[in-house]
Amino acid sequence: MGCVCSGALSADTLERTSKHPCYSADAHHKYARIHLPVAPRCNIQCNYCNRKFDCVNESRPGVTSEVLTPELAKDKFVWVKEKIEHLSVVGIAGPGDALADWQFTRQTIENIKAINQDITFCLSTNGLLLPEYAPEVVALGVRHVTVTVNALDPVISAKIYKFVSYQGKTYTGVAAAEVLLANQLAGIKYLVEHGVLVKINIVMIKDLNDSHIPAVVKKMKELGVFVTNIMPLIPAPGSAFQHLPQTSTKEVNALRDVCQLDIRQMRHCQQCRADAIGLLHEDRSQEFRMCNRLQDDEAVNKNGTGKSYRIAVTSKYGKLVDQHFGHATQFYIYQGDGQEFRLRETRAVAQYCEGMAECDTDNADTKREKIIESLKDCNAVLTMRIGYHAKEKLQKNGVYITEYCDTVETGLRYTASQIEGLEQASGYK
Ligand code: CLF
Ligand code: SF4
Repeated sequence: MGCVCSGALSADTLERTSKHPCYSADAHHKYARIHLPVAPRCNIQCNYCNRKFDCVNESRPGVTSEVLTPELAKDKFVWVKEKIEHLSVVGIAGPGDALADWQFTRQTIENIKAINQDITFCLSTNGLLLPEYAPEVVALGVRHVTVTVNALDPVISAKIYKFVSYQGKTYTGVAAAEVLLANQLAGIKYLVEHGVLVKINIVMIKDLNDSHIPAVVKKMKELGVFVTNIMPLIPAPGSAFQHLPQTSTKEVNALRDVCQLDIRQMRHCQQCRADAIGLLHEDRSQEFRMCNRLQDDEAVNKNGTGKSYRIAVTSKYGKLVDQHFGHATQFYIYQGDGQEFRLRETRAVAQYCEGMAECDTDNADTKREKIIESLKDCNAVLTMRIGYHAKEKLQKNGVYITEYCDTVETGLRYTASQIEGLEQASGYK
């Protein structure tokens, strides 16, 4: 195991590290982490990533069953903390990039810090925005940051990243690789100099960056990082690398053995989901979906009327009901008593209507069925327009449909009043 200078690290950081399931191999059988999926956007496109593909059985970075607001993330933390005794770490690992949605990431950390000083925060990022935000990360007290660095050679990087979007410009090819690498190196240096334990994730892609990885590890050692985590490529469906072979454990371990001579190697990574919860080898994310929690809360409402409506909304930016049901890639799920509504979650779905040619295919039908199934727990759908088949099936499930074109706020009240009217008139449930 490589030697790590811990001279600059505080006793508090070392103590927290000993209870961090990813940073300490000894801790991962006992201590749990929760990933709070508050950062949906990303500013680069890795060719191995597809965040649109969500499946509850899928376990890999970028996958989540829900995206939470910072307020809801705090609620979820409180809920999970009560149930999992040795929860030691809150990680923000997307489903996009923790720094691309920095205002949400920061707000989430602040919300939780205000109620719990013992929890350790951890961020995972591609590093592009570290030069901007590393000082704030440090000031917030975050001492564990993971940066994914797949290559130093821009010619190799150019094959791994489709584009890099930075300060209003989109870069591709070698130019993209150079912008990304410069920011990663500057950001890692800053973090290390300010007492942060930096972990480097490296995706091992056969015949692409595999023989270059020892050079990456040496450079990371020079920068003073704590540990490197060489991970196998998972060819995600729908990603540009979906047809590449999955790197085998044997191949990854052989490379880790080589790199171990330079720096300590993480060997227990589970390549977890962006909403993973629990011990690393025992994901409990489905048990703790916020929609399960909401069922417990259902009877509770602000005005004490006993009424509670859960309404799924299609909206491009969350303010107006301005999106067709079939074009939605996510639903905003609101809960309220008819007057006051609160955004409880955003629920990602695979868009089923991509134009006339696509709309009647078997593939579109399957996607539509999945969406309808995923909205079964809602009382209503509030949308600009909806197709005949989807409407009919939702109504069969007891889901009321409002087609509407105004603000989300007024649409929610209107929908609740319509349901109430129906209930009074005909006992509709
Ligand atoms: Fe999450 Fe990553 Fe923090 Fe761990 S995961 S942000 S350092 S708390 Fe851990 Fe999961 Fe492997 Fe990541 S097992 S994918 S290394
Ligand atoms: Fe996906 Fe992360 Fe790459 Fe962004 S940085 S494209 S979220 S793997």
